[in-house]
Amino acid sequence: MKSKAFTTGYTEGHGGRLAHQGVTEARRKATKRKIKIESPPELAVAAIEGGLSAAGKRFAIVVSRFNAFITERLFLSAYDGLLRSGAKKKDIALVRVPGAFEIPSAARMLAETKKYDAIVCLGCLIRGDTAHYDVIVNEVTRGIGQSAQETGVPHAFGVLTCENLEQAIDRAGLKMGNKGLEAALAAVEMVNLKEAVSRQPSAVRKSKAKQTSRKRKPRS
Ligand code: INI
Repeated sequence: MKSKAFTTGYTEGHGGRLAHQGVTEARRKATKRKIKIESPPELAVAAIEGGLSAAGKRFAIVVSRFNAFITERLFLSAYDGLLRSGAKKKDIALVRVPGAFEIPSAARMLAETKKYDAIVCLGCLIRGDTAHYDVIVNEVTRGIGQSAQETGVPHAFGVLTCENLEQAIDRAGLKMGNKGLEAALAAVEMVNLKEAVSRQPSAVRKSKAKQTSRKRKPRS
């Protein structure tokens, strides 16, 4: 493994104090510590990964109307992301629901039809003065995850969970990018990952087949 040695600018232990005490330049140099920084290991194992092409894939985007000022921006960015990744307009279904609480059940309805390769879930929860937020937030997160796991259809989580409106705006196209786009790209990647995994030859099955063929008795 390659490694580079960098010299830190710090004098060992007590740089500032030594300088104050009138320590000579030569002595300061002598006490400079060399730190070895290891380069990251070279990739030794080929990873199974999903690509970012949405060509030929079908998507459903579930968008909640609550906080529509934010969720519409999430939707536009997600839609744009799918199109730019190669999905066709006819292959993207838009499904609207009242609030974030309704997203998991709509997502599950859609996933169970098996008409879509992935479901993109978009919503915006903003903590208010009541406990409503706290009650809903866990349910939405759990519900979307559960739908993904139980149906086997990838679901992307693009539901903002924010303390205030400013945080939500930052995540819907301002300082923090757009979580709608992020969710759309995650959905595309997971669809492709699912395909890549299913294309992998099964090492387990192969070795089992070998074992059984070895056990078979020769014909008499
Ligand atoms: N729905 C949201 O999408 N975001 C919120 O911030 C929110 N808050 O805070 O109340 C919200 N509530 C509505 C909820 O999702 C359901 O639509 C409603 O309870 C009807 O089932």
